[in-house]
Amino acid sequence: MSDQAVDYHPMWAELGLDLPMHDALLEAVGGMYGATFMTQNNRPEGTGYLDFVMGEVHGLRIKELHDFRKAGGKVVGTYCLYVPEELIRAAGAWSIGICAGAEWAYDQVEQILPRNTCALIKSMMGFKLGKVCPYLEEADLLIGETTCDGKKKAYEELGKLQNLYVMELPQMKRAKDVAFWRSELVDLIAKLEELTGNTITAESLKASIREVNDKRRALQRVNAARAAVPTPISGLDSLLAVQVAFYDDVPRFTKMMNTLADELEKRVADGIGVAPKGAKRVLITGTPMALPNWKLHQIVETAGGVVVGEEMCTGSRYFEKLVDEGGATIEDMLDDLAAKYLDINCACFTPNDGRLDDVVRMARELNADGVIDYSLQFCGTYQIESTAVQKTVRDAGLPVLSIDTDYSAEDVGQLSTRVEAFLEML
Ligand code: BJ8
Repeated sequence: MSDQAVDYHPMWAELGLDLPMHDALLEAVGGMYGATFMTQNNRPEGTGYLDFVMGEVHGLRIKELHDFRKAGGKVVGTYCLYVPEELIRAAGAWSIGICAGAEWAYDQVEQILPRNTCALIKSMMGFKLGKVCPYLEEADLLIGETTCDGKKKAYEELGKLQNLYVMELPQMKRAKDVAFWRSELVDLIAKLEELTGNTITAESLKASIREVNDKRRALQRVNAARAAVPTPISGLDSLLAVQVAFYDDVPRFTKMMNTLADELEKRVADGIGVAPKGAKRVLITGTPMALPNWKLHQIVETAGGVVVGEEMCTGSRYFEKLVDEGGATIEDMLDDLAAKYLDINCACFTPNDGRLDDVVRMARELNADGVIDYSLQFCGTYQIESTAVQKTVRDAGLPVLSIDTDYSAEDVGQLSTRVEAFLEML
């Protein structure tokens, strides 16, 4: 999507991408990125790194993966927060969160999946069927998980096209569920060791726990700065940082986010903000916003509001909780990983009260004036949970707006009107 000096077409051809379609995708995403991000005022300098990695999203980063694999490395693609990056890295492989945030090849997707499937799942299949995602094609193994029914069944179809392994995720969080999830982690270790030919040792696992925690700590710093009034960074840039965290090189990304956090903390000390004075502050909760889904943030921030937090998998659920670093043996560390990962609050779980608590706590910590509850259409779990989210937020004395949407631009006008009215009311 940048005007790259290097021609990556030979690499993309080697990966079997549909080159004309892929060019069209990069052009579309590049145009969207320019219109969404480069038109913002007073961005922190540290966001230049995000511009750079986005400019090279299918270029330099793919080249890194390509070279890594040519040297014998393995790349593992994941679709959900419950799959521990620590285990993948401890086996010497690289973990890439596969994004699924744009409408693509829906005509082909709808020959396999019902039309009324959520946009995230359709996009996941569309990128594969349309042959436009180099991350997918670089993945030696994809890891799916039994979260919602749609994903679970779509993995059966995706598995016919690519090497895919599914982890069974419990739907409750009792002690026996944690024990079961731990046993799934043990099975995953065997799978990863078979893939890579490497053995996960206590040393490699301890190092990867530390490394991934460092990435989370850097994102915690960036996001803590958003509590300041005025907030020093836009919601769009903060969301982008988490989206990039899923696929960027871990130590490099951590370093750059700490640099960004230094700048944000200085901005806070100097009272420098990005949004106009008095801009209404919004917390968004709901389904994840995979790259390049920036739709709702753009609507809110174009309407003069500012997003100060995301209670979602591309937000706080990704970085808020750390894995305990005290474990000395693999057995201890597996306990710690199982406990941490099963503590993520996804609507696929029942009950999921932790999410309700998080929404209210975050709204208070981040000085939000209101909450937007965001669901992708046809996502039953989040749509049903929306009732409880709205009631909890109202009971806490905060206004809430509920939005159901997809990845298309068709409802942008209508959503903008609703968001503007909501911001005015705050
Ligand atoms: S931990 S939120 S990443 S499952 S939007 S595909 S739930 S129908 S994405 Fe998710 Fe893991 Fe949970 Fe997070 Fe299904 Fe809903 Fe679609 Fe969803």
